[in-house]
Amino acid sequence: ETKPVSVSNGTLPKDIDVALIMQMSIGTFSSQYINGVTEQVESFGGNVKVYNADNDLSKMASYVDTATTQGVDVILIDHGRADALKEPVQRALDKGIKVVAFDNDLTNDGVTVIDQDDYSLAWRSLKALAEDLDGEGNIVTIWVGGFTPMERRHTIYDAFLKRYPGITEVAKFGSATNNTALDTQSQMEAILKKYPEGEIDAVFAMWDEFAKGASRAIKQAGRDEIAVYGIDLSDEDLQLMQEDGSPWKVTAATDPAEIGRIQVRYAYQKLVGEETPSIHSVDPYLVDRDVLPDEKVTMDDLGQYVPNWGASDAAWSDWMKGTD
Ligand code: SR1
Repeated sequence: ETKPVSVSNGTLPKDIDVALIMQMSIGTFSSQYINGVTEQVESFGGNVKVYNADNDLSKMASYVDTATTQGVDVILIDHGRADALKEPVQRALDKGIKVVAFDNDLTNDGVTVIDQDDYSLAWRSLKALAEDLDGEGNIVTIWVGGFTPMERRHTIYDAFLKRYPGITEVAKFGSATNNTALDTQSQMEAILKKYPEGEIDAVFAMWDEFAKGASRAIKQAGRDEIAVYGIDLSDEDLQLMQEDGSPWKVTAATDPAEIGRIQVRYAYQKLVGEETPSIHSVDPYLVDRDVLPDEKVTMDDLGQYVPNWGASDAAWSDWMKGTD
């Protein structure tokens, strides 16, 4: 049963209806992110309805209008691009709906946009790769354009190639499909046939779905000279990194569930009239397989092995902690 919450700056007037509008919902990052959103909204007594636009930006824009017409209290946006969303988002804001976005380039006044500091994510993983190769080697890069986080990661990738002229990209591919990990695995198998032993030293995979596919292909081909450097982390990814002989050595990541929880907390701060920033970059961490124990770990245990990993103190108000 939901109770209205009285807080110092206002009152949550009723059960809060939250629309979570996602450009796509692919893989374990998305599912753990949805869990974080749902868990945090339910802890405040609200309801979440998830809309998955299946990678169709005009469908995503019309979901924003649908949620606005239905009069939800909060719209949370995951991915998408400003060119498709800024007008429907403005219509929502004009109706008084609170909007918090993740992983896009929206700049409408009143919207808080969260990201994972993609420059830092990419640099941490790439720096580990460069140091492990001692600045020299051939790499395969897996990337897809058109998504704000991917474009930002690629900005750093371009800088990386300039910084380490001894590292050469021999192949680059990637696409976001309903079976991204499986499709990546097939494409990586073809690359491994084209570049026999000794011609590839490492793979840089800018999404965990890419890292999963590449790691499975490399392991099945017995190409244990190739290491994978990734971005993102989930329970499934941790299991894969911890498998015997896993090529997936390093990943740079935030906790996707915590991203979802932060996004919700900002929305609730807006609902009660608290001040919120326009942007918030969540700090990522580097996770090297070598710091993990022999026994299996989950995202919840990771703080024991990766200093500072875990729940963030971002966007907490005293009333949320029950200390108001
Ligand atoms: C296609 S975009 C995929 C990325 O979105 C989130 O930012 C995750 O980090 C994932 O890598």
